[in-house]
Amino acid sequence: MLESLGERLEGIFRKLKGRGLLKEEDIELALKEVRVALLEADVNFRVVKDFIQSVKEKATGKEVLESLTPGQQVVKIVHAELCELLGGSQSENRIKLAPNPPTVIMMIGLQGSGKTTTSAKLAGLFKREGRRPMLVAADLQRPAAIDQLITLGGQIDVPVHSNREPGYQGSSGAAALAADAVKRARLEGRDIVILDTAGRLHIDQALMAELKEMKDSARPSETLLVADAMTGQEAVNIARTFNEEIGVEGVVLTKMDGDARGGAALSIKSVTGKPIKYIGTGEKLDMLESFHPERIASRVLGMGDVLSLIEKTQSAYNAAEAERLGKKILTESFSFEDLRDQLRKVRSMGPVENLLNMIPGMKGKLKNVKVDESEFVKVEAIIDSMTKAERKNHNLLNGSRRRRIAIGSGTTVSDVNRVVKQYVEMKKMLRMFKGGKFRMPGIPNFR
Ligand SMILES: Nc1nc2c(ncn2[C@@H]2O[C@H](COP(=O)(O)OP(=O)(O)O)[C@@H](O)[C@H]2O)c(=O)[nH]1
Ligand SMILES: [Mg+2]
Repeated sequence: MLESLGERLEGIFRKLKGRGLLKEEDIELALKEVRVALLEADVNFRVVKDFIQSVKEKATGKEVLESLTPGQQVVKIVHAELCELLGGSQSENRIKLAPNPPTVIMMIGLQGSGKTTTSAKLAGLFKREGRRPMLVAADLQRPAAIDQLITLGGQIDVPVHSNREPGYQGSSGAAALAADAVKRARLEGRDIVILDTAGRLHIDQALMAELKEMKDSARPSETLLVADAMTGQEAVNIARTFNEEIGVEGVVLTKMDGDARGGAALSIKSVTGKPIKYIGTGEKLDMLESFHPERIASRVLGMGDVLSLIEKTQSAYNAAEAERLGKKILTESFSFEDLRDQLRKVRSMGPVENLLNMIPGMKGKLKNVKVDESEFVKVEAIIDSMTKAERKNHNLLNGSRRRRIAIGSGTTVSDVNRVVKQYVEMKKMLRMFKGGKFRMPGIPNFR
């Protein structure tokens, strides 16, 4: 996501940061390059113009030139402006819940933009938060769309209201179906209703009329425009038109995992005035992220996305587990069993490369690095082959025990030696952590 723009900007700022004092020409030149990089990322040209102007005004102020680390100051200004561009404050990016449930959310957009998938993803997200969502198959254009939503609902165990309900007696229109669904949700104590609607290949009046009618009958608290990030500036135009015609509270940008250059993400807020609320990062149902302007800006500028990393880690841990581990670290009783738990957690978080890329300073350095996940499996096998006592106390692991473990796990003695050594190193590091000496390398001290 936005990788190539990030790389370009990192390159530009690396040069800048290497300098001592910055002259106005240096900033001028760097901003020219930033301008080209943004345009190449398909950011709306008017947005780029305002952006550069705003950075220039702030960067060429006297303060900056007298500063000790002017390069860093410029990056800081660009970071702040980028946050602003991506949507500024985060609070407005949340879905506003209706004071009287259910909260109705209407998903609109062109065909193929990802409405049906995103409806199900969103329902999954609410369900994980402990709410009781219901999906509504209000796309009556294509029968396949109803089947698709019923299938997706089944995967996340969320009920789907459709005209396939046994004994369904509602009238035929999508607007009436949506209104019926809201009534049913109220009866069944469902607090979130997500309407999946029909799209067309392009915007037309018939589509707009149908959506308006549904909006009037179902009275959604939020209407979200779903747009495909891969279409770049087209997605921005679509968002603007839908907002003018129907009115939307926010945008979901899908397919951010593709080779979208990022132009849409960087232009939508300033062109439409509506924030991006979520981004879709894959076809799977758990691949929907809340949109955090600040984090994306940091990611683009190569500072790494520490917060996303922490959030990812937290969703794999539960709080109790984290506390248990924290205690272990403090008492230095971190055992092989804990190590094995850790490995399982890391593996459940997805490909290790993705996680590493979020660490500050790592981005871009891992181009050709493939983390060998089979190595994890090996370590687990080795730990599995230890006795309970050995897992608690590595000092027991003499030569013959190591040989036995190697045979038991189908590895070699040198594999076992390596794992033990790594474990000892890790324990040492945890001790440093405890002593407060441990610092993540590469985190800039400004923000
Ligand atoms: N890679 C990727 N594919 C997506 C994403 N969201 C949706 N899709 C795919 O895009 C296609 C169209 O999605 P669908 O939800 O049916 O679009 P709709 O016509 O607007 O309802 C499907 O193949 C989805 O799997 C996403 O965030 N990333
Ligand atoms: Mg659909």
